Amino acid sequence: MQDRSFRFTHAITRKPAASIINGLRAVDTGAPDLALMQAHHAAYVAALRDTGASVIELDALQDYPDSVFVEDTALCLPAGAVIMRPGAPSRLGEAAEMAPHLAALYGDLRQITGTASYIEAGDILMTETEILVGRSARTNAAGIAELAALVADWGEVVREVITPPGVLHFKTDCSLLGSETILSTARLAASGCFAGYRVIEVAPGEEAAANTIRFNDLVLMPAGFPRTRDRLLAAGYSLREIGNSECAKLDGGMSCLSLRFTPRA
Ligand code: CIR
Repeated sequence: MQDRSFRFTHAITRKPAASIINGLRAVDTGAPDLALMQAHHAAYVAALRDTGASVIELDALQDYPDSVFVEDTALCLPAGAVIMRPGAPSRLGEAAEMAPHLAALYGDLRQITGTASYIEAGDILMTETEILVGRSARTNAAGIAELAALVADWGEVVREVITPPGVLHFKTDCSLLGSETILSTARLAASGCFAGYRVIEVAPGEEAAANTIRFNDLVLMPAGFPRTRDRLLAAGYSLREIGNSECAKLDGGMSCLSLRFTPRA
């Protein structure tokens, strides 16, 4: 399927819960401001809708502070979807909360079930030809092997790569911009995992700009990274800058806030 990695008819988002102030973070830089996060989130949903997609906005889940970061709960592919098994214990239940919503849209819904398997979809980058999965503190080899076995009969090829040490997720440091083009930090590109792709590096000092999303004809990027923005504009992309100051306090960014897919009955 051509452009399967960035052309989608649907997205799922979840409203931020007031409990977001208890969300996980590597370094405490202060509590996120809920009202400001809600405003940023509304701009994000509007940008997705502006591309013509249907966006399903789920209600906030107070019991799961990090549940606004829906990306980590599932991997949506052309043939079906797979429910993840998050490596953060406080987030395990979020995946089960997502399952009925995807079951309503996909005829084939599968699940990572191994009790030793951990995998969060923030570590997964789908391209036109393969699925890269970064081993990280949240995603282990057993989780990657189980995913590879689950999606093999859909014709999907999984390649295990490494999320840089100290980085939350593989996609914290990279995003897909087009069928052959990846935006990456220099540190991740240096690992060699993008051999064969065209790589645009974020500007030095703007590593937090690496987590963007290409969604139909728009690239959504976090506001506040002018040199990387200029690189993307020079490369010809249509950009929408979205405030991300509050999600950034919880190590979240553009990709984390949605599941992007084209359902298959
Ligand atoms: C967490 O640590 O799990 C959340 N505070 C942030 C999750 C970000 N998700 C993502 O990068 N896909």
